Amino acid sequence: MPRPVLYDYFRSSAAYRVRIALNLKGVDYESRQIDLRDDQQKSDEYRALNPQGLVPMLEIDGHRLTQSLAILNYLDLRYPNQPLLPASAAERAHVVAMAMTVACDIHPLNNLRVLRYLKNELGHSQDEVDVWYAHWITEGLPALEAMAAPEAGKFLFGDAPTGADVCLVPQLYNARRFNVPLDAYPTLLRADENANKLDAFAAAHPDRQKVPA
Ligand SMILES: N[C@@H](CCC(=O)N[C@@H](CS)C(=O)NCC(=O)O)C(=O)O
Repeated sequence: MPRPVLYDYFRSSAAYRVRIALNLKGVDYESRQIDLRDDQQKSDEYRALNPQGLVPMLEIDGHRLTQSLAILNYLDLRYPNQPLLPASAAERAHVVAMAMTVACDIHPLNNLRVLRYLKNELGHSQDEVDVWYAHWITEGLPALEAMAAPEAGKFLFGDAPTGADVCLVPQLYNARRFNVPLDAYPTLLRADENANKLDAFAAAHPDRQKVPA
């Protein structure tokens, strides 16, 4: 089988999730940068592969997979080592709920096309866009903190990383870029710190990726 190809962008939170998961699973892959600053994700060539015009997309085992959570699910079934979800139904639902709090409820409101639309089409200033960004973070993260705290250990659930941490770490990286205070979330910060000590997370960090010229 050819080496998997990740259509990636170094600062994309959703692509960062997939990089972490590939690393946790020990899958060697090629990263192909789609430069979001230049709108390469909207090119006819890329949309022919991924009609949504978003990263990430993963070519693997003859499949073309999109949507980071779907890709995480594929990788977890395909490579059962280092499981991203606990075995029991209730624990699994809890971890998926935490992952979805980030991936479905926080991140979509703050991604590039939404922020650009607020600024370019609706005419909001950069300060207003920053307020929008911080609002959805400060609405989402307290809920995640409260959800995680009772069953967290070193990570959001117990003492091993799960899909919830895979979603958390890129979101906190993103929040820091926008200077959103994070001190009120000790459980999230602990999981983030422990995750970033692991090679799989550290190697997926945006600072360790190729930056498109
Ligand atoms: N729900 C999608 C979200 C993908 C997404 O929003 N990707 C962003 C980067 S993090 C993107 O490609 N943005 C391009 C744009 O906004 O034009 C997933 O989880 O894969």
